[in-house]
Amino acid sequence: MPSLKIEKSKREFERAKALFPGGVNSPVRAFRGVGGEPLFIKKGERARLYDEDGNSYIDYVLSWGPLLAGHAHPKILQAIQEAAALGTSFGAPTVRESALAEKVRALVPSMQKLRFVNSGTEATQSALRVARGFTGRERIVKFEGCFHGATDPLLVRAGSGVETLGLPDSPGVPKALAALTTVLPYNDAAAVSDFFRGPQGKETAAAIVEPVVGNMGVLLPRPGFLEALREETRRAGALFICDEVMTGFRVARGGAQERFGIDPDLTCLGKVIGGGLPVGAYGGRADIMGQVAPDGPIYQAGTLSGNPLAMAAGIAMLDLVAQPGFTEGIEQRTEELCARLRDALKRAGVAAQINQIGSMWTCFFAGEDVYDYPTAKRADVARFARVHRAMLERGVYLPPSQFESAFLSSAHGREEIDATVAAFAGAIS
Ligand code: KE4
Repeated sequence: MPSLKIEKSKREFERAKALFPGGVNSPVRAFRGVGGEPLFIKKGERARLYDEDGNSYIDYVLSWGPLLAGHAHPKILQAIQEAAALGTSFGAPTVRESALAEKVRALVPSMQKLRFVNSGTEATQSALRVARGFTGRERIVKFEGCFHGATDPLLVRAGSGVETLGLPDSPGVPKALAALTTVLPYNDAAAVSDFFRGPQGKETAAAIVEPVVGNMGVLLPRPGFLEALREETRRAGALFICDEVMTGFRVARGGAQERFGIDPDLTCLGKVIGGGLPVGAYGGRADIMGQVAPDGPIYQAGTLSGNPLAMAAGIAMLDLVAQPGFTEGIEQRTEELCARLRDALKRAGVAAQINQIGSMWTCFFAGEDVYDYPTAKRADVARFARVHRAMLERGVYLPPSQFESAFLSSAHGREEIDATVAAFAGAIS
């Protein structure tokens, strides 16, 4: 970016490339989706990031979702500092784990019993194993374009034609395992009914879905889709797993399941629940979770699960979420931002769709409604990359991929919205 002074980031990226694949510890951070090189971040404060060269940006990535209260929220930092003074990990039960679990259950009542893990991936892979163990069935269903973390059974893409047999979406995923995953089109209620009423429905342990998709960019569930999924899985004796790692506490205080009134058998959480520290969780019906070791035979474990610092951060985070008006305020600000961005696009005569719900949004450079994998894939990613670069030069840090959700936090105020709208008008011109 000619107008950005990023010498230190460039030097640090050369250093990192000798240490990590692609110079990063998670692929999407490498900016491959938009070109250019990643910025090395020195600190975050409220709604802003500061890179190693002293540039500052209004942050819409927010660590890919966790930072619902913005960077370095005083209450979260204080909670972590107090917990750290008492030790960092015990590998034994602590009061904080129960305290956080009770707060999760108050917000997501379908999680009658739960288990903390250290990432969203751990949560989804554990939920799948529990579903297979509980039902005694092996097939699982996922939806095209949905991402549930880097776990083998879910790194699967739509297979050939009608049998929708899954094919590995990454080398290293055994074909035999991928073949046990069926991939259906997202937002296609008829495909859900056809599958679950067909011969494989009764062999299916569970269907897992991002109730609102964040990993194709934001896609909203069409009326009837989630309801069909709930109904057809129940009829077929399969479990319905809601992956709310991204939507949890963001699409609504109680997640997408509260907003859309769905009643999943199992839910996966991550991101926000840890307030920026590594926490994931899976849970749901007590009769299902009662099959998890040591109560039951289905094994799942983790050295740092429920560790005190992450629990302390999560407690502080969910106390903020529980405050009346907290999530509603962020959602209103997100709606205002997206309305003003749509005005700018209309004034500039640029064909684009902005999908928004709760504090998640994505601008697709597409001339049609974007509601599933094929329509998302038709978006103009080259134009997204140019706008991403132009926004960066204007001090706004959007997710470096057309197929990721942008987020707001409680720290995004009038000043940040006004500055973002002004930068966007310049960037799309
Ligand atoms: P983690 O293992 O990254 O904590 O969570 C996996 C996961 C599970 N389910 C959903 C719906 C998710 O969005 C994710 C992770 N999201 C990605 C970005 N869309 C995390 C960013 C990254 O991969 O670096």
